Amino acid sequence: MGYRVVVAGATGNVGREMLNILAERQFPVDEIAALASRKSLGTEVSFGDKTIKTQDLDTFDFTGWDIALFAVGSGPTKEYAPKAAAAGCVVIDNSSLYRYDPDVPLIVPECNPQAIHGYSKKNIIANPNCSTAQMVVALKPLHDRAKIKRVVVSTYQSVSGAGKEGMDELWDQTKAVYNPTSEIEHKKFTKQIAFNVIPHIDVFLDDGSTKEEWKMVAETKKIIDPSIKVTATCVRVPVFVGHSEAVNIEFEDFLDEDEARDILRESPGVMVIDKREDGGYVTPVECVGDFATFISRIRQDSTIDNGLNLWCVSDNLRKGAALNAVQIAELLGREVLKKG
Ligand code: 11C
Repeated sequence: MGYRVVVAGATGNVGREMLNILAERQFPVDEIAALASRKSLGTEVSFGDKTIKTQDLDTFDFTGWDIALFAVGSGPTKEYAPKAAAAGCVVIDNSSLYRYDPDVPLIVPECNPQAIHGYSKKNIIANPNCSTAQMVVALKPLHDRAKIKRVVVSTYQSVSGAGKEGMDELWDQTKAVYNPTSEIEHKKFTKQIAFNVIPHIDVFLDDGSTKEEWKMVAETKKIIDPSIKVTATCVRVPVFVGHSEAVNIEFEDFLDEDEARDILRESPGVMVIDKREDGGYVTPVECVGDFATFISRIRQDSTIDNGLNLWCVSDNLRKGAALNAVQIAELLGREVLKKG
């Protein structure tokens, strides 16, 4: 016997990946429902070799469904996730709405699987921001060995993090650059993204940081250890899929670069590609469609006592969103629901 699974937001970038990954990983699905807002109603989406018609999120009855993967953004999540949860369906939510709620576990299965048991307070589990998910997969095993004091991270985030409109804007602007009769229009991003980089993701906060940067701080603390200090600069780059991060880590104890490389090679969800030669590292175009978080350029930072630098790349629609949500569903099935 398997599960009755709902994917809400099934026509978006992340919702479609959720369906793909449920099928690819052969999640034990007895029945699947793909939900969408009224404007995309009836759109067909793929689930393995099947095509399914989307149903209306607004009128869907969650009674009798086991797990709902939500990828609809904070507004609709606020309206529909409590309804699903109250009907007895466990919600795994990709929005930021519940991530910082003490009664909702925020889970990256490689890092804090034990947190799964906190799901029952609200019947809701939160999925982290994409830039946090890939970073904590790399940090956790190193923290277990040498205790991280402080992380300084700069991100290079792809436009798919801003949804399909972000991808369309990069495509349209790139074409317009080569066509002197076209104007470069921007709606989704605040400045031209084609052939440019923008040091601004999400809204500005009072201290001059952005919400995306704040999320990396707050989520790392909740997932790994509240004592870890994080400072982040989040930057949008003209890449379609795949977020990259340059991470500087200061530890309590000394950690040799070779030992760090060995630890990461053995760590779940991580693939180390780290040759000190031309091309001996991973770039975002190479990580698309993959499950792993790729780590390269591991090296000592000799400007501080116990420092390391590394480069971290992952498919933001997968480990950063849909894959992590499906991994949470797998964990929930294994540890709690025990049906599959
Ligand atoms: C981006 N990280 O790249 C964002 C997208 O809190 O889940 C995901 C936002 C979130 O724009």
